[in-house]
Amino acid sequence: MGKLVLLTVLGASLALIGERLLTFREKLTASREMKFIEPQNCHLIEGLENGSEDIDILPSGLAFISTGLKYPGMPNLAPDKLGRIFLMDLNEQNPKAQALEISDGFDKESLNPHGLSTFIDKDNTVYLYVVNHPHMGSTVEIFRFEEQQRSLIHLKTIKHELLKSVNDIVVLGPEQFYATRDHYFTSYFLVLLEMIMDFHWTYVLFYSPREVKVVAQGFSSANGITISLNQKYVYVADVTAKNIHVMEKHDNWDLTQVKVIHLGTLVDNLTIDPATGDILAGCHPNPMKLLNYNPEDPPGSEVLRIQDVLSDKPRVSTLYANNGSVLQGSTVASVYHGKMLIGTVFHKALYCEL
Ligand SMILES: [Ca+2]
Ligand SMILES: [Ca+2]
Repeated sequence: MGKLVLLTVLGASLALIGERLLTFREKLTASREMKFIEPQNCHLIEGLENGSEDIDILPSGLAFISTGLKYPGMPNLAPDKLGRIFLMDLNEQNPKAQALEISDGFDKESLNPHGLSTFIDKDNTVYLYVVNHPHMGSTVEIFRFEEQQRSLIHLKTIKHELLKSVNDIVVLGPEQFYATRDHYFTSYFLVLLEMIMDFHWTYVLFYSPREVKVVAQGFSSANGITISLNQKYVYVADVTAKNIHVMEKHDNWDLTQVKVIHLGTLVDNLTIDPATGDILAGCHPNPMKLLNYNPEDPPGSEVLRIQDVLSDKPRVSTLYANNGSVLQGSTVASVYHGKMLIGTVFHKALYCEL
């Protein structure tokens, strides 16, 4: 009898794994026909050869760009290149990317930058918070931006047992931020299992020097995060679930879900159009091509704009779409006064005039 129960449990488990594996495969291989949509004046930005993972633009038009991310499971076309932070001034006629100097005392060899978020203090000092993966761990690095010197002064490294597999952050006050965790496990095999079984064990964390807590959970893989212009709603991209969660922010920093906007494409980093409050989402339409990079058949790129986010029917439109012939693996799009920068996993960012 014991053996029969064991066999039944084993059979049921195998059936479950088989079913999850099929769903996982379907999710990965789901590839849509890409229509080409491109604003008229676009060109690739020289200097950003090693990816342009995340972009955050200050109200003054200065854009910070993280490059050189190495992340387990993602192909890396330049494993020997160091991570850098670049700056672009979008007020210039023909903006160029310039690598920012980083102050001594910070181990520049260990910079492996992922998500970015800027914060402007009451005295107008600009701080740049960077998700870093030194030796494949997760930290948040705080820098002060020196505009005249075009440099970053390293102030602090934040580590915490809940700050694991961090993907992106949004900073709301001095050393106060929300961070997304994109995987529950940290070892490659268990991450694969987590993705196949679709555990939904990832979360959004609130961090402050006084309190660190999980404020929203149940995401398949929480990725990009940003906040509405009025600072009342937080938007979280669940990349493998292909959607954006609209969350209400409460006085105690907890988040509660207002709605989920389904997009049918893998959603990476999110930004807000400062003129309209619309969400801009950098998306991956071809997940399989992204994970198995082949220059002969590269992954495409897609940028979506979501208008009327809080209404009953948010409107989703395509700002940019390409099959990989120009831009491969778009991760983020950010706009400033009719100009747009689109970052990618693999190479140079694209600059467009809208
Ligand atoms: Ca970000
Ligand atoms: Ca991301």
